[in-house]
Amino acid sequence: CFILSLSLFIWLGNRFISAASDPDGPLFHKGWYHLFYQYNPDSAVWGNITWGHAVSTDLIHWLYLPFAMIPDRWYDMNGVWTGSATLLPDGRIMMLYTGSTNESIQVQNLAYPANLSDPLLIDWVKYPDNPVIVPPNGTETDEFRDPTTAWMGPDGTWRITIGSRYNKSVGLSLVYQTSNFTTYDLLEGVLHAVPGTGMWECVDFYPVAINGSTGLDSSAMDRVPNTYLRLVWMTQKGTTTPSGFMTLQLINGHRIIQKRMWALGLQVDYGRYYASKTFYDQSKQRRVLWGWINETDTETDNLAKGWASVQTIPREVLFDNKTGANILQWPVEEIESLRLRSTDFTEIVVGPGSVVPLSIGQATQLDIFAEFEIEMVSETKHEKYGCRGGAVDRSNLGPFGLLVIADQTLSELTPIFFRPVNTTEGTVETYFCADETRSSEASDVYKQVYGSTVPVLTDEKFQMRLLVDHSIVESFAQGGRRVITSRVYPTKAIYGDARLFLFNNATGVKVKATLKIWDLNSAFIHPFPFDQN
Ligand code: DQQ
Repeated sequence: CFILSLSLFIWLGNRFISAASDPDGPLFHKGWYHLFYQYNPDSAVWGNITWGHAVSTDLIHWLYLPFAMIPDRWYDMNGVWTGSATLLPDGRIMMLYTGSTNESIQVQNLAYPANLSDPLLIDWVKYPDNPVIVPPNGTETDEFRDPTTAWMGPDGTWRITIGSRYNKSVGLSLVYQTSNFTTYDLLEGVLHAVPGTGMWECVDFYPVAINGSTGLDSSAMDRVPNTYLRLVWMTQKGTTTPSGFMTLQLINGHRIIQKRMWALGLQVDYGRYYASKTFYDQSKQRRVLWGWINETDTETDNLAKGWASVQTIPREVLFDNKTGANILQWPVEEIESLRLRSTDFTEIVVGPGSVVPLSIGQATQLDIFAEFEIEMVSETKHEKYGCRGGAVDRSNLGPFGLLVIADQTLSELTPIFFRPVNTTEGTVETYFCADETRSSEASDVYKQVYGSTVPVLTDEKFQMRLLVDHSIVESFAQGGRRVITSRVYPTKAIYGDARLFLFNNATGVKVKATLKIWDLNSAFIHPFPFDQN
């Protein structure tokens, strides 16, 4: 394990590594951020699911700790699956997680720290009378999992929600009530259900301020009716990305009285990203989001390299006041502590069909801010909608943007770009896209073009911020209104051979680009000093 973690650290530079999947139970306790995660200690493919544990004081530099929980009881013998933490007003920490039993039935279990005065929360105790919730009648026993952080209803008792599936095809979120975290009542009705969506994994439910950036603990969700949205993200099993969110108003702490459907269909992240989970960081009063970046190469490749998957840089979640209809995600400010030298480029003109190198040297660990303005040079009527055709699909107003993780000869490159499109109604609609199709000369890699429309308001330029980290690019458009995470496998555009370029593949506009680019230092990720197997 020691050697493995070290080599991961070198390969991925900044990134906190987990060799498995979902972030679990993130929390802040006595000056330390804790991240637990789904982890297979025995292999680079999913199985034997254990809770890995790592801590940090700044969400950037990490120290691995001993496993928090291993599958060692009948009620979690087939895996200590995903769960969430609730911090009680008296300081106790309740960790609810799904156990897959010796008969592969999904039950909910309770665990808590053995010693709350230990800032590292190293030892965890499983409640002796687990499980605390078994699948209710009518629920598929293997589709009932991933309890959320609890919130308090007006009656002073707690609610949690758990994703499930009904009739093989209706994804839904059940609500339970508890006063002690050991006994639970299933409440009538559901938080929400959507036919045709299948199992909802890793439902997340939390408040986001409509005005300002102050976050709020989930437990207080029911006590601030008008100034916070209550937001549900659900992850739809079988898709690669979380599939949407909605806002709810609660009555009696759990019954819905209002749904604002504008948000349905939006994704947390349009790229390679799954099983996200937030927590309230009481030290900085903010809502912080984690997500799992899954691999896109083959299982054989993962077994050969001995590990799989990484976590995103944590992001703050905010409401987008300007559009009134979007959530913003933004890398936590602590990432700025890794910034080294910066380079500015002002109003670089990129003509139609051209590529301009940005002379910053090695371009493997970067924090890039780029702004683009466009100026019409000719009117051509070739318009293709969307991201699907990638960066080579030329149209009048786009695509234009950056080629990241590219080698000098452009045999490997990952374009991150905007494509504004004239609609038949005479307006302009902008797409934000990441094209991985030429990201690697390796053949056994799943390469896709990701993207979505993004609102660009009339007083705004086209803006993107990219965090580039060797084989991961996290791309934020318009202040975080849209986010795309890319996992790529360059074979040539690596280390000293990785370069950065501007490109404009529009036929009818020239682009003026202004950029500020920081080299990023590596984060310190300290492996646990001995093999835990
Ligand atoms: N991963 C966990 C489940 C969850 C799924 C098992 C989502 O609890 O539903 O490893 O990736």
